[in-house]
Amino acid sequence: MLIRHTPDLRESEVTDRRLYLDRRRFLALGAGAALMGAGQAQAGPIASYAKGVVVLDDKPTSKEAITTYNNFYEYGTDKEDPAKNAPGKLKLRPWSVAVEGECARPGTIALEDLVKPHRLEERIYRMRCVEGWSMVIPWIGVSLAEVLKRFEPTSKAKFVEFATLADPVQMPWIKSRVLDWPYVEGLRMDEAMHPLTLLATGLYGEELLPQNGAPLRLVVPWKYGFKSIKSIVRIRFVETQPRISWEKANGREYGFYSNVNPEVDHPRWSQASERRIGEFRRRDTLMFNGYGDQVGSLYAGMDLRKNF
Ligand SMILES: Nc1nc2c(c(=O)[nH]1)N[C@H]1C(S)=C(S)[C@@H](COP(=O)(O)O)O[C@H]1N2
Ligand SMILES: [Mo]
Repeated sequence: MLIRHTPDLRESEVTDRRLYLDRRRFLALGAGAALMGAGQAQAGPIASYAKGVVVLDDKPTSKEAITTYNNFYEYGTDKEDPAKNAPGKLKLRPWSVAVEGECARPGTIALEDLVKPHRLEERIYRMRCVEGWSMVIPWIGVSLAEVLKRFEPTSKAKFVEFATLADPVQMPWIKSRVLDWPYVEGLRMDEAMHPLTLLATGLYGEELLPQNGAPLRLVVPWKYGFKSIKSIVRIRFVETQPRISWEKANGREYGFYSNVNPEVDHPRWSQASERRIGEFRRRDTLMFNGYGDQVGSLYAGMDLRKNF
């Protein structure tokens, strides 16, 4: 079994952790602040979450790298752009998410109400970008399946479509039409309902920073990074396969499924190996990013060269 949960933190540990985090926050706000780089803007600590360990023998990538080497085209196309441009620009509260389409209980729901009924847990996942680099990220979030069930999807709900905020005031960079905004992504219903699929609100024990897709982003660890859509404002249950932003931009290079697959190369980049950020030697890329035991059956009988 891949996910191994340690028991919930006991109250004393939670308290200890809260004191520890308060102290860190205090330090960060004081003398520490000057030492922090641009990407290290303050994020609130998450005081209580279940330690869920995803058993992979990888060690997490540094927080520095995770928060300064990003893809978030709404804030520029260079890796350093989101950490420079998103903090202070993206307004994180209040935040709400519209849930629409084929479900019995559609509506617009405040972020807090969307997340609160669920158990926050840590998931340490590999992330691999189709560009050929990868990281290991200790996310904190809730199971997407648990959240979606509350809206009671109907039998017509075959796919779930997600959209990022597209506000030219908070995201002036979207005036350059590199993609068709809003950024849209989608999953087949069984992929959305898979226990590995996470709605993330934090990483490394703290709330997400804007550059990582605050306050709410998807994490689908067996797919290329671009499926993990950031700063979500809309979730829609639909009957037909959504047209995702990358497919619209270049359907020959980016497919709907985008499962990590070392055997199917991207026209411009080999997918056979990857550079783990912080490492020198390239690693072999694993089928489904190493999560094949868990997710392989979702694609039984599908031609993954056609459905790339
Ligand atoms: N809205 C939005 N979501 C996005 C992107 C983006 O440009 N806009 N980039 C994607 C890509 S290509 C990757 S690799 C991951 C990067 O996530 P990270 O910066 O938190 O590592 O976010 C994905 N989600
Ligand atoms: Mo990516």
